Amino acid sequence: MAVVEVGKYCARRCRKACSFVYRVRETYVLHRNDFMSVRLSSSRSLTNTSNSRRSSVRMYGLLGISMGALVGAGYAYYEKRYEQSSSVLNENMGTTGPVLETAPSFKISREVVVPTDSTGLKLTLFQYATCPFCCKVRAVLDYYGFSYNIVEVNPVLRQQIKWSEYKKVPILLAHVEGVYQQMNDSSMIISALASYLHDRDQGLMEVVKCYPSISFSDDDGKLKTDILNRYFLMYRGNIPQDKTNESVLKERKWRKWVDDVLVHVLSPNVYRTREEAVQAFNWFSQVGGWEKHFSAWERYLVIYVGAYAMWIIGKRLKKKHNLKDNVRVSLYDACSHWMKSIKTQGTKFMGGDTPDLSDLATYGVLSSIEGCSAFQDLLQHTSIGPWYDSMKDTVQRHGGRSVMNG
Ligand SMILES: N[C@@H](CCC(=O)N[C@@H](CS)C(=O)NCC(=O)O)C(=O)O
Repeated sequence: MAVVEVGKYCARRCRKACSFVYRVRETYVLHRNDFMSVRLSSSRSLTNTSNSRRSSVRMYGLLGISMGALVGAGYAYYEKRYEQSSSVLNENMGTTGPVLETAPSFKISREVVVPTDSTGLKLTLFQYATCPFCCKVRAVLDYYGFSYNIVEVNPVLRQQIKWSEYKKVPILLAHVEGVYQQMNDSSMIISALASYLHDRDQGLMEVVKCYPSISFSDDDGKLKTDILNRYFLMYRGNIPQDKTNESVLKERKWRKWVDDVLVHVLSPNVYRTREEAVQAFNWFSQVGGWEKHFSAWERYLVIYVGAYAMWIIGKRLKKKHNLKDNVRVSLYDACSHWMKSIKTQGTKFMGGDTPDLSDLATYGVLSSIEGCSAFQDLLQHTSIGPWYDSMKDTVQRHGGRSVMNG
């Protein structure tokens, strides 16, 4: 969801704000200096002492500016160098999430217990209830019938993930082999869980190693991290009987489309106007049980500050992702594109008679806006309703649990 961008913008803004404050300080030194010169030169009793004081003020002023310029240039050089050299650092190569020896402290908000779960994985999902990436992971967990605990994270203060270096949600923590395996990024989490279900002998921790994260600098020299193989399932040479190479490719292509296209039309639609943004945040509060988990001031802070911030950010995202002037049209277009492909296939789901991971991903991210007026408009203006209802039904009934126990 759009909140990712908040973090990025924020970091950039802060850097800009810092250099701005710094420049203001420089200006202040200059003004003070000028002001003193004016005052001194206008004074009739200009003495040697005041002359030398004036020149020493000037000297300190100049020294201050030069020191400032030096520190500023040094800092800029350090930043640039760090960013450029980061492409070869790759400190995190080999793992996507650290393995923790002890459990971080957190308060469980909700427990999902599925008696047929035979994996023995003790999963904890750190989430914002209505974050599309989190909804996507929950759709997969529920469809396959995993038991898991949920920790609701405060989206503004984020105290619940203080223990993690990775600062986004979802984060999935699995208590396996006496340690806690952390998994970051929704698509990686889904690929790892699905690969594990395909062949449990390989063990979850071994599967996670197939998704290393890499650091690199992009064309603008900005530090970026990416997770390798994020959309790949580790079949170890044995594609399941009900799949073909084509269906595997198609599933991967649509999962990527969900992250690259579908997700980006949501925020500008949900936060289209200030009223819609507040309404959306009130719904988030209801679904996330914020009244129960957060204090009143925290809740109001998130609802009103969050709604206002997202309304502003929604406009930027509209531009960034080249959405239509009427953002609803972009939402309808994306969903119609998805439905057209299923209709051309002549099947109930993209995966055929049963959903595949791309159905779960699409359903998951759309379920994140179910309580918003954008979703009601979507149902009225496209033919996605029946597919969405079938998905909701099969996910809630743990329709894929035979895969876990088969
Ligand atoms: N690629 C990540 C994106 C996750 C993401 O951007 N999550 C947002 C919430 S929707 C987030 O945590 N942003 C940081 C923040 O809230 O500060 C994934 O698929 O899990």
